[in-house]
Amino acid sequence: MAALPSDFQWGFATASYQIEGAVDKDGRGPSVWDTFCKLPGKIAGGVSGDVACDSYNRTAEDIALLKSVGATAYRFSLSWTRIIPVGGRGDPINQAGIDHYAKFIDDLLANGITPFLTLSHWDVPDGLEKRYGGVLNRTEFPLDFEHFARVCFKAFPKVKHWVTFNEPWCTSIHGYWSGQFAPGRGSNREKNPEGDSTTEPWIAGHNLLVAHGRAVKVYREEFKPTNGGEIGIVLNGDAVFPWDATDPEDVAACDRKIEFSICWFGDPVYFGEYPASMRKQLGDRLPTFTPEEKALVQGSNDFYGMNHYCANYIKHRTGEPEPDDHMGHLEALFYNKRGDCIGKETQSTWLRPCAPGFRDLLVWLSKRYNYPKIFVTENGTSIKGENDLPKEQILEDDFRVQYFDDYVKAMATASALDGVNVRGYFAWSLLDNFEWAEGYETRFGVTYVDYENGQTRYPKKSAKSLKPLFDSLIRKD
Ligand code: PNW
Repeated sequence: MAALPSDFQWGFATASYQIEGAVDKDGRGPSVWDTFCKLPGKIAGGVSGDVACDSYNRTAEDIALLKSVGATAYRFSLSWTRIIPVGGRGDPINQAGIDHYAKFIDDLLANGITPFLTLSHWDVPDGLEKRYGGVLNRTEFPLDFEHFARVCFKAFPKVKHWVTFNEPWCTSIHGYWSGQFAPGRGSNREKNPEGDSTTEPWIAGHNLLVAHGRAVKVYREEFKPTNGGEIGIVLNGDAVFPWDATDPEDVAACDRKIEFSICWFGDPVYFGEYPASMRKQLGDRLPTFTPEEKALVQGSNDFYGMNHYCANYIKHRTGEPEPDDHMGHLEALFYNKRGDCIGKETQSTWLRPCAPGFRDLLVWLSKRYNYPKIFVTENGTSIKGENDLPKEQILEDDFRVQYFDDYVKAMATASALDGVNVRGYFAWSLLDNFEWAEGYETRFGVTYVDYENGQTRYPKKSAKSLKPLFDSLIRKD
């Protein structure tokens, strides 16, 4: 079934802090992740992104790898602190950082690979965290991000596909609720005395939205008329199935789960308001958009960037929600009432593959936001126990091959039969890399990186599986 449009782009995704290493090279300043990794007990194995895949020093190798597996596009992110080491609009700009990325973009294009560029994939400048609390500052943070974005739009005019932020849900919830991600605030699981998990995630999310809106306004007014490209935000969210399909409360909780994860950001971007379910549960703890903020945020997506990995069964809760509940007063489970399992275990506790959910969620989002153009900006899986296997077996990653086959076909079906306007797909990830709080123990790459032996790259079976798959699905007309 040739089900995808002939101009469909596909490739792989990465993020700066997860792959670059070279954290002190050419004038780079620290991000909140450099600082966070130094806190005891935060990262499995006590590791950091100091070396990672050493991609900063191996750009030619990474491009050759992309080319060898047939990718037509590459999604990567900028290290804000390579470009503005302290981070703010009054701080010095580092030409060496700009030159590095400009050359990388030129080299990608020379090899026929289209860059999709994320401005910020979680590595917010530590200088701004220390100066005014970073993302939590409602006036300063959006203005500093706007400035950073303008510097980048000007410096990289050949880039035609821009992402402002990657997964503001993760920044807000894991940075300010669970404390599992930088800057490690939130009073929940970690019993961290810092922060307030009943308010700060909602403030962080709000400020990220306004910062996104500011960058989009700058792009549209000052650059888009000549550059001709497009810009959007990337949102993550899992698919949902009711725990008891005959219980209307579980069915309603399914929608609420998506509203508290995806529509928290999607509704302001498309409608200018937070979802009613969130306002109802959170009241004044959820900030209100000022008229100026609303004007910045509403209508600010040229495309919808979708990160998607897995699914859950959803069971409603009874009684009153906990003050720090962030999910919409429900449970997300791996088993339903009948005892069916949503999908096989992986190395990531939160990730169980269930490809039919992908089609459902593509349709759900398309209906809610009136069939926007969608780029699937991340999709992929870890494999249970992969890191403990010898290299030869890691390279035979049939589980990942099957995952991509199932998910890409589910997406193609949504495109062919459901009218979903999906125009690109990026597998997560090109390389095994620094998997945040899980360090290097969890591998998401289609390429094995031998961290013990000079970061040598070995493509796994999955790296070569995507080209034939897309060749069979993209229309030739
Ligand atoms: C994405 N969760 O994050 C990120 O964009 C990547 O940087 C990351 O490496 C990849 O997924 C794999 O984890 C997520 O706990 C991290 O639900 C955690 C969750 C979701 C997405």
